[in-house]
Amino acid sequence: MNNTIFFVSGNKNKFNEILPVMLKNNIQIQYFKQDLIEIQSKRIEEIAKQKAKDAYNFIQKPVLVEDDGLFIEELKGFPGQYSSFIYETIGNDGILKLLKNIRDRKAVFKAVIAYFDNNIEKYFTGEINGKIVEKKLGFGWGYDPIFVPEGFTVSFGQLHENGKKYQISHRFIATKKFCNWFNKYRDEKRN
Ligand code: ITT
Repeated sequence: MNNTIFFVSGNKNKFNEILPVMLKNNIQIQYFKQDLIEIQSKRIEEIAKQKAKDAYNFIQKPVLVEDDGLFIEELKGFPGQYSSFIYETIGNDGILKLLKNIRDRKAVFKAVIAYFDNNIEKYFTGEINGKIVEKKLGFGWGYDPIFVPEGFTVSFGQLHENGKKYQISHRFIATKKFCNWFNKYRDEKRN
């Protein structure tokens, strides 16, 4: 039986971070580049679930998709479910401008990973607390240069550069949960 899962996303950076975790857990996964429409919802879980169904309808194979959001406390959770749009419009510089002179810079990065194979629908969440920097630190991708996870003095961007980000991120937490579930599910299907 072919157990390959297709990771459907327009953003290959996500796949690059998920892949080593999947390989370590003996899960075969391939990247399938496709931009997915994001429904309007306050909950990224709902957005991810819908993305998984759309991705399945598109390729008719077991799929995994992911929806993320950066929730900044002082901005009442903004950009949250709009993180993709806000990144493409005002970007990291815009976020830093919004937080100018604001002392409380707490933020949470959330990931929802959704699986769908026409038989079962599952989703897994991961969250990491942290804060928004005053000045960009390092590179990485997306919001990496402006987010410092709790317990660290360096940004996701700097952790990305030294190969550590994928082992601690919101995505890692959600992916680990997925792997634990999927390996049991796959064994049950085999027996
Ligand atoms: P999809 O095609 O998978 O939807 P996307 O890039 O639109 O890709 P999301 O809506 O899930 O993905 O992501 C919201 C935004 O958060 C987007 O701008 C990402 O670049 C950014 N983002 C998500 N995870 C990140 C991470 O680990 N580090 C930095 N930025 C991240």
